[in-house]
Amino acid sequence: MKKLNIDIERFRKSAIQAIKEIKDATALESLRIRFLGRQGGELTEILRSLKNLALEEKRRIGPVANSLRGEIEKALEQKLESLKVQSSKLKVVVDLTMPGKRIETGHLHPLTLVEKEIREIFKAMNFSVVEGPEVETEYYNFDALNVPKDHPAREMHDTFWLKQFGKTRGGRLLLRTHTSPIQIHYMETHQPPFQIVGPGRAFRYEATDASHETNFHQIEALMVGKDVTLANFKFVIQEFFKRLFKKKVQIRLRPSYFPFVEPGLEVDIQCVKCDGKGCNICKESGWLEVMGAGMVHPKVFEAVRYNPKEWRGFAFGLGPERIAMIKYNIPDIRLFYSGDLRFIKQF
Ligand code: YSA
Repeated sequence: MKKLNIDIERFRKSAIQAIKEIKDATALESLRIRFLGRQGGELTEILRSLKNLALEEKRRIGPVANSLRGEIEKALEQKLESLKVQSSKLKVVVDLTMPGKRIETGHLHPLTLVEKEIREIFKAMNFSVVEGPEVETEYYNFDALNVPKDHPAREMHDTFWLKQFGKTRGGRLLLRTHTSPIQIHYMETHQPPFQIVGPGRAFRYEATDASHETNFHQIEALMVGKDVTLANFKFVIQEFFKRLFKKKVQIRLRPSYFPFVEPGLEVDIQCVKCDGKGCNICKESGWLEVMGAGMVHPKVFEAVRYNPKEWRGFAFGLGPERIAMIKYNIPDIRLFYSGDLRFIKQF
């Protein structure tokens, strides 16, 4: 006959301690199963093994083990009661009428918001939205846009040239200095009539100030058809500004020069803050310069194999940073890229 090879007193102490340390009813139930479970409960197994003990041993251990069962059951019951009391007290301190804690969530950047709004306006006016690559060849950024190799107009754009590994068909690689190459990509692969807008990033190696960044955005627009005229252009941008600023906006066209258009224009809008009276936004002039534009140059049509005698088009490029600055009264373009949450959180 065997002896029990377990220290009942030590078992008792550790079981009572384990019950004391329990913090919730689920864990308490697991502990009950661990000690008293019908199948494999630790104390149940001890009690089952009593029958194999020598008579003397059975007489000594039997009553101790049985009373331990009662003791553990009682400790479990008391613990359950005290957990119930604790949780009912807890309910008293939870005030469901207290205002909740606001969870901080991110939101769209002001530039993204403005760009989205501009896209939506043009989409509603039946323009398609297209994109183009940010890394361009010299051909798409300059040559196809009628900027001759040695023309000083190339210097209007201070270019980030990229280190070249091997030759490309379109000459040297660069970060596009404007979104106008989107026009060429689109016309090479589509036939008129159409109207598109092409939003995207542009890059210029130039000193930054309150209205210039090295990395900024532009939105290109191009409409080509059999009898597109400057009158169509004027209507489209007047309608665009009316929808954007939610009021009729006066526009002014000034002659300008871009090699890819003839005639070339600079577009000003009457200051939407002071209605032309003069303020800090328009630098007291009453007008704000917002885009470059013009009628597509015949040489550009030739580059994409359109017949310039058959097709006519207008194009323009505007800076969404400038539009956002006007719309939200932002004094410095560098704020958009500063990562300053005090600025970003205002939108
Ligand atoms: C002109 C005629 C067309 O038929 C089509 C497009 C154009 C626009 C031309 N591609 C262009 O880039 N003209 S631009 O140099 O005068 O820039 C257009 C707009 O981009 C500016 O009015 C300004 O809002 C923005 N821009 C230019 N350089 C910038 C800048 N914004 C921030 N930082 C800079 N460094």
